[in-house]
Amino acid sequence: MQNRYFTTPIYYVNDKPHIGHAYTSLSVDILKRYFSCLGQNSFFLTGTDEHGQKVEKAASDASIDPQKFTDSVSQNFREMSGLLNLSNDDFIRTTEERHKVSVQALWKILEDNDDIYLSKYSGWYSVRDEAFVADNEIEEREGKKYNSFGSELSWVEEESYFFRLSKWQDALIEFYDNNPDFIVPKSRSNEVRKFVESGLKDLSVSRTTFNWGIKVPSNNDHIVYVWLDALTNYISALDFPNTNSDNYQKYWPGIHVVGKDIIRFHAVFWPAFLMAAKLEPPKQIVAHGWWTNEGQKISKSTGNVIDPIELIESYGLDEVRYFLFREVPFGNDGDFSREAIKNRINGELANNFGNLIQRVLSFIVKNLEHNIELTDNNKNFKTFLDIMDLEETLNSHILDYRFDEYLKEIFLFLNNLNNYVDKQAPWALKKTDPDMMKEVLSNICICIIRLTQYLHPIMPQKTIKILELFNLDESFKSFSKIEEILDMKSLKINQPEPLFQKIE
Ligand code: ME8
Repeated sequence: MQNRYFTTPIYYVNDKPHIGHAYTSLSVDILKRYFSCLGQNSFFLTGTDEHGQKVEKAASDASIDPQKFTDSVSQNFREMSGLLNLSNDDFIRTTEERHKVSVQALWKILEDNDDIYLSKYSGWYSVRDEAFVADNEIEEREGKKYNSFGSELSWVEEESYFFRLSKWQDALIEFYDNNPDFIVPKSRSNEVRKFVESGLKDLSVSRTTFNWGIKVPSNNDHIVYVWLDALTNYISALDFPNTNSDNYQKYWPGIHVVGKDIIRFHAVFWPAFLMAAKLEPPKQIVAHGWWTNEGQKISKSTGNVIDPIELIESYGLDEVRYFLFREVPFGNDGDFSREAIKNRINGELANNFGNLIQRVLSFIVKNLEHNIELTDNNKNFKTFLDIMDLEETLNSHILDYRFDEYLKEIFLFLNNLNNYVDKQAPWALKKTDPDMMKEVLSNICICIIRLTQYLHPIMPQKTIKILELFNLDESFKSFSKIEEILDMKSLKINQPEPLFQKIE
């Protein structure tokens, strides 16, 4: 069986988690849960990036020792994982010993392979992005220098080890050619390729002017550049340097889900480091778009950071999950607006999905003493057969990270089912044709259960509640369990409560 490995970026601990971090983590949670519903195994890693100049500065601004500072902020990210109901298998911190060992081992391999040499760096650096910036990428405003993300640059001049990135230019192009799906979406792939083709310069991979990092094993005056340190987390968590370990063997190479801001680090530097170390490059880099808040860039200085805790308290976790992945195609930028989330919750979750369940199950409770007989006709009911067939389409949407299309397909069927209820009018059939009424209700229930299974990866809590309304326990979230349900003679229905609160 195929084992998949999905990662989120490890987040900087200079700040509190916000909606952008939640978005990436939730996307990987959806993937993990989806494959689990299919009965397939995957490993989900997230964590925190705790070294570097930016974190050291944040700690010093707060007058706290960097280790204490990172302990406390990393905890916020761990708590966010709980709050978002993430199904991660591991949470890695770059200040852990297992990671330090792994980074130093990778460094030694690169040095032994003559891919690292000592020289001097002088140039511009963005502390916010922890990135060296080439001259042709610098923008100048009012006498200050910025990179293309608008981060202010500072001048750095120090002895530094360099990684021979230029040596890997052709190998990278060949790798992209041989793996056309390495970078998704395609538009990002072209952008990365252009960057590599324009000529790669060797990359500075150590710093000497501050201390907060992992020491270069052969020269303790240097600390490892925070991106070489951070990227290595993806294999530290699989027990690197022990490449014979179960986890490494089972899960590497992995799929890295990231925001478009850090694609270059993942699609250029990281595969080059791995190739130089004679390790397999990652399987895929999936870059999603950027969220703005009511049309504005989200930033601490504008004060418009969206706090996931506040959002979940206002709208509910599964409602937020639904909104984020229905509203915007994964690779595109998206705007968060209160009006948009309200419309999705009221129109699609409350009026369409919630209302269907509420009216059908209440009717069964009231008129059939909580009991619905499952007729054999389900197996021939056209809509049900179409919904069963949907599995293949949905699978292709997930494999291509089209979460919005995945949800669209399901909600089309929910709409159809609402129309079917209106047309068949079980409340009228009750008097004229009770057998037909039972058949109609049985058809609807079985369709709701199937669609609920499909929706589980996106809305794990609500869907478990829905299964419980049918007296089906959590194990029935597995797609293959539908066969078992079809073999049941009847289902006992519990009195439903409205599932989604309308937003005024
Ligand atoms: O870059 N919209 O960490 P980071 C969408 N430590 N996604 C957003 C977002 C927004 N407005 N803001 C943040 C780092 N993100 C490094 C990563 S990995 C080896 C090291 C998400 O805390 C998105 O996934 O700045 C982005 O790539 C990530 O947070 C950046 O997190």
